[in-house]
Amino acid sequence: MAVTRVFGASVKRREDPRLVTGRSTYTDDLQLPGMLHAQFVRSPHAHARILGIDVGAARRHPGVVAVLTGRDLQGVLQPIPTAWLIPNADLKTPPHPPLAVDTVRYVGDAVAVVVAEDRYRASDAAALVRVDYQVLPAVVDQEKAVQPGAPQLHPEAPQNVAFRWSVRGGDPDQAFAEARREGVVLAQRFVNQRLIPNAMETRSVVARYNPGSGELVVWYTTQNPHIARFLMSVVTGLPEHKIRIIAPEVGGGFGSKIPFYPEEAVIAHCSRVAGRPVKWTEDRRENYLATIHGRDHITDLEVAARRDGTLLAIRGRTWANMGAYLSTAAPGIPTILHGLMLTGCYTIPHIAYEVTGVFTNTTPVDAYRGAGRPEATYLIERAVDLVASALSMDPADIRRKNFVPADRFPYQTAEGLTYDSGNYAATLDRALELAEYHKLREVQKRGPRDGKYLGIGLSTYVEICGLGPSSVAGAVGFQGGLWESATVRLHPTGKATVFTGTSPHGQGEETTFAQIVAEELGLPLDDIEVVHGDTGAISMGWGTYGSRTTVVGGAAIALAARRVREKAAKIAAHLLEAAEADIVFDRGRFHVRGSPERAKTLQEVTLQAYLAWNLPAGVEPSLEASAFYDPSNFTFPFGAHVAVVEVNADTGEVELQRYVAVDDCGRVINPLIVDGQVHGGLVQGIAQAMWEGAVYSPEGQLLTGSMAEYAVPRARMFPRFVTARTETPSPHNPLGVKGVGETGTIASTPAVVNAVVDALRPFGITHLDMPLTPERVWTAIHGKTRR
Ligand code: MCN
Repeated sequence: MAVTRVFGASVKRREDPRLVTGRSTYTDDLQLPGMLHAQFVRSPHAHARILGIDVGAARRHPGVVAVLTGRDLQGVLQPIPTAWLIPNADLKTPPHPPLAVDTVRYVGDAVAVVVAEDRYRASDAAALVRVDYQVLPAVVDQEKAVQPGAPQLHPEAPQNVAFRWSVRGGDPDQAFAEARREGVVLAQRFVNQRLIPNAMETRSVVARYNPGSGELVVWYTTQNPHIARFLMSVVTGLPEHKIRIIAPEVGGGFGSKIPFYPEEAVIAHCSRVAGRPVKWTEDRRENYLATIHGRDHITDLEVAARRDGTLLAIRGRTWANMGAYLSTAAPGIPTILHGLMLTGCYTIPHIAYEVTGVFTNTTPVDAYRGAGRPEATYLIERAVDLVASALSMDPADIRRKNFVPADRFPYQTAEGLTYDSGNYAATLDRALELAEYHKLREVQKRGPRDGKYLGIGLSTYVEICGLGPSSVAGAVGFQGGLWESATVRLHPTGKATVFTGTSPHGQGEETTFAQIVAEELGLPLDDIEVVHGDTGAISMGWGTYGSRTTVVGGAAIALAARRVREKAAKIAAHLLEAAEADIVFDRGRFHVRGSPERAKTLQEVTLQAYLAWNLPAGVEPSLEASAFYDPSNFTFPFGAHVAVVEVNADTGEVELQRYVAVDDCGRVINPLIVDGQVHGGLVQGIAQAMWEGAVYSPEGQLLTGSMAEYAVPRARMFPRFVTARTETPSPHNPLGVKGVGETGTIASTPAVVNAVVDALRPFGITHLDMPLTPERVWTAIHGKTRR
């Protein structure tokens, strides 16, 4: 039976049966004939000079095929490039050699690679590589790293400064002067701690170089195979058309599989050297050291407001810890994706803000779910609560007062962005209603029960997503386009294959993209296959990140499907001997207007398109179409979240009792998947507020180096989430959709912190840094009580 009107239906994810029954193929599942295995030798020191490397014993170890060091790769592989070259920021991109040559700059920096017949022998031989290190002083804290006398990481970056970026809008100095005279000015330091992405699957690479054809095929855990192919070509020198990148099943990424890492180029080179396929798969400890981290900001923020709660200006400075090297997209995260979102969903006309990117002896930092926007939302949402508290206003009222009104869209922000559409008050009203906000405030007024303090936290956010458009990408220094490609191919039997340049790795687009095509062409869902993640099959694409896949990739698919329909309509008109203008398309059938019985199904038309016995003049055989869609603007999803907590003053324990999320991602293709995305995002955002945090020793050792020490949350630590939506379509894309993949992470962190601070108000506490562990909360209460 033809399923139509599937756009908007809660179709179950078609990906899931194979995933939950273990029948999908991840990179590490691949077994190629003659395949070798690689193991990296990594620095145990955060900062050291390499005086010498003795690989003799490793080379002699049974089963070892090759041992390579940084010196062996010099002139063979190019440095690993940074691909987001933000302008006007005095950006320094010191060379990042694929294997360290003279100096190691973080614990986990790779110095050699061993290739052997199996993983165990590779690992045993790696332990035999002797590296003579001269240990150097290290610095892990970004504020200390810019102090005179701090250890220097790169000669190209004096004082370890990677860049200085700023944004200014309106007249912030005048606004602060006014607020000082007649309003309030509040200042607060915020630490947004470093996080470690925990994808289910660690990174993995299988490279097969064919010396006969000169072709390199690389299967690997990437979110953007075409960008990877381009960068692989740049680093290895192999021509792009001889490289094929395949992303098999990728077990999550959360941003950590966007970058092009040294290991990928090194493993490709190893396959070339050995003339055999080579596999490398990170173990979890290695993953914690060698795969990018996220966040890690220290910010001093000031906010200016009138006494009636009108927000006037924000001013501040962030020190963003970039780690030891600038990873692929890293410079754009604390700047473009963070600094341009700081006024949030409010009509704040004045801003002055600086970001200093700092090199330290730590794992490089790059995009982690939300990438810059969670940090920005955290700052503005905490700042709004600080003002509300200082003026004794209800946090809901101050937000309502300052929202960009629904009739002012498109709205130009002080930072220069144009928000597409929104109705912020509607999401807040709905969230307050679902949370029974007013009732909760009444309960709160009655005071603590058994030493437990109730706290209610709000977070109203707007985020930038749907990355394109390409011209803006270019203007902000992103070394790529941000359009998307799609091909919709109908086969002679009327089945369809859809090719997308995006590369979903858990988000469910195999289902939602099929829904788009089913809706556009009236085909049964089961007749549509979605192909992604293979540069050999797909002409070009920019990948999956920044909640862009549906907005940009989905739009491209809709346009391609519409082109297919237009061509099919021409053929149908010819077959039905009617004028094209008289052809009506209705749920998979073309019929002549006024004569529903004079009809051809899309399947019948498709067969004729391939047989080509009787095509109209000038119409080519076959039925497929491509589209390359470049959006005209970003989209800006938004929403209102409410967290309800109870804080035990005796133990410092925080119990998250309720969580309400009302999001607006425009038109929704699949409510079930959108709910799933929001749930996943909430878990990550709440975990940052309450538990997670990467900790380094001052010497640069990662103390949270495994899941035993790093607080990855468990399902039982969360209440049942209440989710709801409003729908404000984006005027910028043919589907009216906005992204949703990151909203939960962006909104939830400040909601929880605001709730805990709200609970602690009776103790005079106005701010606490994350994570809000019992120890931290207890110490804050205890310290305040004793004073
Ligand atoms: N969707 C919808 N209607 C909308 C918007 C989205 O039905 N109006 C659906 C989409 O079609 C898709 C899902 O919701 O099935 C998420 O879509 P989208 O918002 O386009 O986000 P992306 O696919 O671009 O995913 C990227 C985003 C990011 S940036 C991170 S990080 C993240 C995330 O998605 N990483 C994830 N969600 C993840 N989910 C899983 N399982 N694994 C990851 O690594």
